[in-house]
Amino acid sequence: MVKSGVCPAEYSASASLSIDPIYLLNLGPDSTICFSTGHQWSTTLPDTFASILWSTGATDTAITVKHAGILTLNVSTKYGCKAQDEVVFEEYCVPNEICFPDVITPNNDGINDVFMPCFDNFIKITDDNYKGVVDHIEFISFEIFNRWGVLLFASENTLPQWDGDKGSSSSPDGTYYWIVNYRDQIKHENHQQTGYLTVMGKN
Ligand SMILES: [Ca+2]
Repeated sequence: MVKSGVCPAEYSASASLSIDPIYLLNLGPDSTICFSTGHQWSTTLPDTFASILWSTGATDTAITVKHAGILTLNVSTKYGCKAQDEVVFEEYCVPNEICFPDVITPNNDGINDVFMPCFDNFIKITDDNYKGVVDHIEFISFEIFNRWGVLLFASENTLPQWDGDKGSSSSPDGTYYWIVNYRDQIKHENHQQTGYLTVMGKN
């Protein structure tokens, strides 16, 4: 945030006797906002300024920001006092937690045969659109282990999925443990989800 205020010297005496709104000018701290999901930032200035000019070209007291970028504000009062403030908006969306099933029944009846991310908004998630599972994902890995901690199958940067047969050997009914790691592409933060999976009706 950058802030500056300038008043002509001849008005400094009167300005010291009352709080001029110019000194209250503060757009607040720089922010990270998930604009892509419809979030906005807005503010309304007091109506005591003689002139208002936002970097968008707008001159209204109220403004709404819908995109990342730098917003600059220049104001002046009727006494000629001028001030400027600036706030930086960065696009950032916290990744959603991915939904995974607890149980699969890999008997080829088309129902819950494969461990994979749950259906999202009634759209089946595929290799082509797995990145839609998590906002702004740049990396994803998947590992599944048996009860003795033996790695049965692993994948990277493809849709996490496992049907009990994929990997080193066919896996019987029982309980398995999975780990999914993923990283968001804006803050490059790593996220991990883990869980137990029950395989039923396979044999
Ligand atoms: Ca099934």
